[in-house]
Amino acid sequence: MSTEKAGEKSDDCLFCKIVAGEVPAEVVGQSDSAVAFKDIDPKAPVHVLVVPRRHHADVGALAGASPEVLADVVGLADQVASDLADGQYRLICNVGPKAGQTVFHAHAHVLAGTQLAGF
Ligand code: IU
Repeated sequence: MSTEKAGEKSDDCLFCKIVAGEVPAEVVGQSDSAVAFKDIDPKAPVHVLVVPRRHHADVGALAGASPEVLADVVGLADQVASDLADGQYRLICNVGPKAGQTVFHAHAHVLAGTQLAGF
């Protein structure tokens, strides 16, 4: 059973370790409350993950606890999409295993750099 609390660093969380610099990642942007790094298994020419520095299990939990940080995550995503592509992007947040969430630290996928298929 996990003993993590929202907002506290989780010792067994990959993204907490990336934020702390304990696991390497290709960081492409930062703000006071969020970090952006390249996804290791890109699904588009630009595929970046934007994560809050503090641990929350998913974006729903983040929205409830710190809506200003969620806004900062979106703002950093927008900045990265302009820096690495043409400012046009898709933002995806998977919440829960049924939606495909595999890492339980809130994150937004930024997909850009190509014509994305509709859905
Ligand atoms: P998801 O929404 O929880 O499925 O997204 C997790 C993403 O984290 C997924 O796209 C992985 O490719 C990505 N990722 C990563 O960038 N680095 C890693 O070491 C691991 C997963 I594990």
